[in-house]
Amino acid sequence: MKEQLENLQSEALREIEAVTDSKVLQEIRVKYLGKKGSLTAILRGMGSLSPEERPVIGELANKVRERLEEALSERSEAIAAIEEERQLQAERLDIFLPGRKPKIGHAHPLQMVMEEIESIFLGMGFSIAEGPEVETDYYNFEALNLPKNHPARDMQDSLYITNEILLRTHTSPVQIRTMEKLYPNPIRIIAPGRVYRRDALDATHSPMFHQIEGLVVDEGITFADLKGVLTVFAKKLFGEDRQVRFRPSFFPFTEPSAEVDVSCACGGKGCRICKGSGWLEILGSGSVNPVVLKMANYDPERVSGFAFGMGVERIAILKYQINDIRVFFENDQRFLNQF
Ligand code: 2U9
Repeated sequence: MKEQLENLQSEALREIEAVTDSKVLQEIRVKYLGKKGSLTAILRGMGSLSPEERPVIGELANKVRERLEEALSERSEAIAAIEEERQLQAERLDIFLPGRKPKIGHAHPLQMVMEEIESIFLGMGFSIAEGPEVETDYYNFEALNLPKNHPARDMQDSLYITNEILLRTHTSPVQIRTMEKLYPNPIRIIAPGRVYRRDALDATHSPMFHQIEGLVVDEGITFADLKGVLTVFAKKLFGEDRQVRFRPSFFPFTEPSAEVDVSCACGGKGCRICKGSGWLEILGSGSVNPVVLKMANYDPERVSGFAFGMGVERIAILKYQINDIRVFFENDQRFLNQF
């Protein structure tokens, strides 16, 4: 029996030393020291021993138990350290890994062009004026000398809400409202914003687009002021090397009127973009029609003015050589990321 106990001890100690997992260690404890364990089994057999042998074996059994308890508790501590290290390795954070760079967006290309145009006019002393997108027939047409039978007033061309109320077809009503507000003071404003026309969306038309119009009213304003301001504007936007020309035109709200062209990037030789002409039409303009000044109470004998209007999509299309207006409204990242 002494030999049995000694074998049990050395076998148990070997097993204990080999474990690296606390659950397995617990199984070993049960296997040797549990109620149905090997040591208990040996002690049960002590009944067959002689009275002399019994205390000797009993003492040895206790020593074996103590020795195993000691080994188990030492191993338990060692395993706790091993398991902690194992967990630290598994959950290791690489604090030197470079961070993920957040993608920074930017303004929509139309917004960028709009802000660039605004900043050029702000630099020439203009202020920005805004007004409602839902307008009355009076501000959108009547006050601008657009007669009742003008084609723009047709249901086919404008988006009406009632007979008298419609989505503005240009930002010109903002200039009328500003004149009413500032009368009799001089005016030097631009009016940027959305405008609406009854068009189906195709490569060159959109039922909603953006305009920037401008209005200057003061004593002594001449057509030379118009030419000076719009030439500076066109060169600042398209490049100082570009030429600017004024062609006679007609608008009910300006008299005389002129279309403004900037020379094409091809240098005037003629290319696909300028359709061989060497020139790109960028805006319309003119001296404010005295009829329009009078409608807003200004005295055409005392003051005069000039006005202009441009489509922002058209400017962006020319500036970036885009061939389809729809790309501005589709929000395709492959298009937007190029700006
Ligand atoms: C007032 C007086 C005059 C605004 C003007 C134009 C010429 C013009 C078009 C450009 C392309 C509209 O977007 S577009 O289709 N505009 O050619 N607009 S003069 O004249 C005004 C406006 C308000 C009180």
